[in-house]
Amino acid sequence: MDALCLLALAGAASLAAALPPNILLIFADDLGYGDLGAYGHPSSTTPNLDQLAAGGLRFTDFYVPVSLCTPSRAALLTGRLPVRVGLYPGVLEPGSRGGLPLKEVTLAEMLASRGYLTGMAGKWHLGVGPKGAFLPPNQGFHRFLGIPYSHDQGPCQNLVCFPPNTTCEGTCDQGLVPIPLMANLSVVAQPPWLPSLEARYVAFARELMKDAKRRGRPFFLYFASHHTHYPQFSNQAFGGRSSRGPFGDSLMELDAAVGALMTTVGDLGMLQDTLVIFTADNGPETLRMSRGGSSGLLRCGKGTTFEGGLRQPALFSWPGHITPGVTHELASTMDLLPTLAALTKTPLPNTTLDGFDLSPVLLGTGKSQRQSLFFYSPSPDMVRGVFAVRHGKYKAHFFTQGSIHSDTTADPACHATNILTAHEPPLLFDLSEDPGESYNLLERISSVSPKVLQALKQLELLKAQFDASVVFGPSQMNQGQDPSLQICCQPSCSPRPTCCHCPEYPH
Ligand code: CSN
Ligand code: MG
Repeated sequence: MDALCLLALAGAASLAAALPPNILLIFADDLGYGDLGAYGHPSSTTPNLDQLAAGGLRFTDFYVPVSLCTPSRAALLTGRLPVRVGLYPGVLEPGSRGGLPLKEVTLAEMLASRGYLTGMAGKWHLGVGPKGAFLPPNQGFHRFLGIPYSHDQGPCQNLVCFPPNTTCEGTCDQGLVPIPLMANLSVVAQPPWLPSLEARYVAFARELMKDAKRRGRPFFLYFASHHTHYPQFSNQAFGGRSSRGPFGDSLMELDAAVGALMTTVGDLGMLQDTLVIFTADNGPETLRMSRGGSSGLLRCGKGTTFEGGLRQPALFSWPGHITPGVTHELASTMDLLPTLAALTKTPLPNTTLDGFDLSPVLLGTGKSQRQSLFFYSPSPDMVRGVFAVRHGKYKAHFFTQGSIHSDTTADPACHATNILTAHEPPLLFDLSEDPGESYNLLERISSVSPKVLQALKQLELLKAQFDASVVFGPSQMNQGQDPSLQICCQPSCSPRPTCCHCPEYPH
């Protein structure tokens, strides 16, 4: 080898060392705190996620700010409270006029500005808008393959969930167009063949990672699986294979996708250069009973401000940089944006952020600055403000409300029949001694210890200060719906919505 060649090699090596890490962000849908083997589920089959947990940092106290899809995803991608962003109340619909405002800076935009190749596979749910104005290609993602919202937001009696010839359970949302699969801004199929969907996302992801490597660019891949949201579906390779029924099969397919992504990272020789993050948007939809997931020892699930709705599994793996273990630090999906800004040395967006840099926790160099977490209901208002506040080990509920998404649990407090209730004084729980929120410390207010009274005062003060400081952005959902905004594979066809039907398989 001559000197010039050696010099070139040294140059390439130092260039590679200067690259910020690849970021693989894997996001599950409606997956509970108790659903993974690594979080104690007795009959889930999640070997790849369990391996990620064993080789990485596993969080026990990691939260989403709202236990519903659209607001949770907005928070993940912006580092901001959904109320600031305007994504309330509820979720976006296929014909919604609103979406994630384009002035918001997403993780993808932030990392693209740092030279990353950015891509997203899977469920978006942050708006479609006129001409796809709110879709991922207009929000910082160089490449997109996915469905713009939930796969139950369309008729699903025409969807195949598990072959051979098995339609999905239930009818999902009638009177809407079938769910479209999009590649960037084009419709690939409407509806797509669900048994091959996850494999398609994996193939897209592989291609993106390979391309990034070929171009010498770091990648940011947001892999937002539809698993394990209702209705459960999977490929033949998984259908009936888990010991946990259709939910277990979907989870197994998600787990296998994680394994395939990790294999690709390994094959590309990038394990030490890739930060892998796994978490989910909100707790289980127990309305679906055994097909809806489990919050384990936590109370209630999706749609509520109890722990089961808000606390999520969260894994961070980066071999050689993150020491494997378990952490009890308080953390939130809103912390990802500031954390990734710090790890990649990218300037923060010039806006009010609700996240904190977790990099000292990840790298073992210190603590997070996060002391508190503030939780809004899926239908928030500025008068009531936050429903619940966590500070240290204490959590106070100033308002509670059940949710249809949390129906069928043994605890009636979770159900839709449990109407909005103000608590004065709040319900107060010690989440270290009582993570299941079973024993209200203020049940007998006359015999409360000074320490608990002090915690109560502090939580009340935190709520008052927080509510006074937060400015709600204008609601995107209140812009209403326009049926003509629903994506259609044959734009001039009639009658809508049924003519918007270009499946990739015969009926
Ligand atoms: S979500 O689930 O998108 O994962 O939050 O698929 O709250 O009216 C929630 N909702 C359809 C859904 C509707 C969903 C709602
Ligand atoms: Mg969800």
